[in-house]
Amino acid sequence: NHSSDSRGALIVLEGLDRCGKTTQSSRLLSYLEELGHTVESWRFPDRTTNVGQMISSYLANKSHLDDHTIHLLFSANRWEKRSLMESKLKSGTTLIIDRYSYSGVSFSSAKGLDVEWCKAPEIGLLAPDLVLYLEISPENAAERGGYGEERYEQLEFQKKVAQSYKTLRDASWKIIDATLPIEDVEKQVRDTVLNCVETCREGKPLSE
Ligand code: DGP
Ligand code: NA
Ligand code: NA
Repeated sequence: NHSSDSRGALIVLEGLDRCGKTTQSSRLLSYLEELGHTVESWRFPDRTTNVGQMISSYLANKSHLDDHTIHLLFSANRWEKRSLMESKLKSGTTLIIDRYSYSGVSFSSAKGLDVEWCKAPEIGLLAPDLVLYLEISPENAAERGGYGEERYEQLEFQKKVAQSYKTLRDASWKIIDATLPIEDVEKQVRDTVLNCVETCREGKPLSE
């Protein structure tokens, strides 16, 4: 019986800082809402929790933490939302998530941490049904209005992050050309997402 296993889709947007994820998340949210889907837009890090506030302070360079420690805090921040995520998906809500485990692994391994060690705390989190990777060169991203004050927003570091992301691609990924005009990026995103939402509604199992 398909209908009893019907659920929302877990859609993740990934990419370098300034790739346009936030704009595309909000546009995708409106689009799916207009089509009558139940949908929410989330982001990680979720800076509203206690763990999230520690992360936010670290990113603002107001605190200093060992690389392993901050890695585990980012992961903990995803874990503290896991059960809510599962219940939302099972009740039919589609989630659009701005950054997830792939950010966790690519940003920390770009610092030189062992990639398998970086992946370990992500094991058991819910697997995305679709990862939209908004691809842009680090140089191009850096030109977009300049980086802010946050810790990772530096060209040399973003080049390493881009390399790490490349090694993480899997079958759930769809590479989107994020250098195109906003409307063209939006169209690529829409075309990819509809099929994914439908498959989940028809009962594709949730996995970890
Ligand atoms: P954002 O709020 O999307 O701008 O993300 C804040 C910064 O933190 C951004 O440079 C990406 C980075 N980031 C996001 N998730 C993780 C993670 O799990 N681990 C690490 N090390 N960095 C992350
Ligand atoms: Na950022
Ligand atoms: Na961002």
